[in-house]
Amino acid sequence: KVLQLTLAVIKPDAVAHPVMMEALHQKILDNNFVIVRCKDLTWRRQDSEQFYAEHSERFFYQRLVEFMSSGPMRAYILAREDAILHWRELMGPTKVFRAKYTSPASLRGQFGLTDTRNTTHGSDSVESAQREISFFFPDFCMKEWMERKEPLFRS
Ligand code: YYY
Ligand code: MG
Repeated sequence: KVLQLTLAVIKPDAVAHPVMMEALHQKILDNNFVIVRCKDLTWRRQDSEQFYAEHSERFFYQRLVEFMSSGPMRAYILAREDAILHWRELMGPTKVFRAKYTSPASLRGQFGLTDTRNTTHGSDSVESAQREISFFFPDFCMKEWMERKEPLFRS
């Protein structure tokens, strides 16, 4: 079991609803993630385009980019053993129908509205976690954090 960091985002659809926001935040704590960093931000359209560049040829790109820059979101750096996989599992499948059908207790199963408005984002590999953490938190040094001397406390 290795300690990992992942990037988790509560998307604009969920941030717009304080009760949903609070429930999602509580889920993070209930599932033994340590919140290393947390910040609220709103993307410009170009941030959205850049972050999702890998999907630029997909049919959903325009609506995704539009939605992700439509209002405030909350980004977290989360730590846990196998954080990347655990957060992906907690989120559930990308598509809302599949999420509600196969994983009704997942975040997207419970709160997802559509395939685009699916409440949360999570990195899908060690490489993407690294890239996404520095995209959202350019001043955060992963190496320095991993080599820190203090024990890891729940915040
Ligand atoms: O990593 P994950 O968010 O679960 O899914 P991706 O396949 O990487 O797609 C990124 C993002 O694109 C997804 O969270 C919503 C949006 N999207 C969409 O709007 N419509 C689809 N049919 C598929 C994905
Ligand atoms: Mg993805």
